Amino acid sequence: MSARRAELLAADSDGPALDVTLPGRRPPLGSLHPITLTRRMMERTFRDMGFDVVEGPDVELEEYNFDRLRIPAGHPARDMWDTIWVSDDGSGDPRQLLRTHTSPMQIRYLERRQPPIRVIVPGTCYRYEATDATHEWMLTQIEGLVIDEDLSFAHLKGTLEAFVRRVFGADIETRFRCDYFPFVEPGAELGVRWQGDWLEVLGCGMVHPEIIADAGLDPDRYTGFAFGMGVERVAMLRYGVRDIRHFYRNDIRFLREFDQFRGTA
Ligand code: YSA
Repeated sequence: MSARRAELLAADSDGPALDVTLPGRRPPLGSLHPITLTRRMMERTFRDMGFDVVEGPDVELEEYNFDRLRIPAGHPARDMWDTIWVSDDGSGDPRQLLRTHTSPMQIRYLERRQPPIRVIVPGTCYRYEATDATHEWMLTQIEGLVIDEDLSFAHLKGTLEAFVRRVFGADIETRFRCDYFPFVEPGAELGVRWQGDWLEVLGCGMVHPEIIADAGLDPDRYTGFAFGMGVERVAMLRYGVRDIRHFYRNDIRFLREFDQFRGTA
């Protein structure tokens, strides 16, 4: 061993050896939550169909969540949306709540925009209700609103069927049934075949003429349709998840299953 080599080894002996030629260590990469993946996929599908995308407030006024959607205080339809109130102090100030659905954004959007309107509103909603395999107290909806001249129920059905086929494939089995929402006439729900049964994925209908008139538009000239779909329900169908509660349990083993879909959002 040369004297120089001995000298170098001695100088190096107190610290760890550093090999600057080793490749760097990759930090572990997280992946998107399945509901974010699903929401983005749905938004992209609607964008491709010509829809704009806007968002609205999670904390909403009673007026927009209910009254202006033709659900006044004391109306039995309020029972359809068990509500988490944020302020109700008897001071006479407008009452606030965690929005129970994304439909209030129909009213807010109509305040600002003129037809033709073709918009979706994704967002979180909150309901004071018990959870089970298909119900969560916190859920994500995508609201859709289309207003123009000469729109009929056929346009509503065609749009939703086109959406469902793009998301689930041409063989998906669907059914429309009558449903009641005070802000539409007529109203319907769309169900999709799921585990030998039907899973309701959205409520929809033709925008009530009074809502069109309240927006300052002539209901004899303008008609429209609207819908509100559940993103968790779509995610259950798409990924074969049997219980909605898995999505928010934060079990890392469940969430890791979605690593394979990284890059598909
Ligand atoms: C109806 C007509 C319109 O013109 C526009 C929108 C609507 C939908 C209405 N605003 C609404 O909220 N209807 S709904 O209570 O039936 O919910 C719509 C969808 O949200 C359901 O079909 C379901 O897919 C999902 N959903 C509702 N409650 C849920 C839920 N998903 C998970 N957990 C819950 N607790």
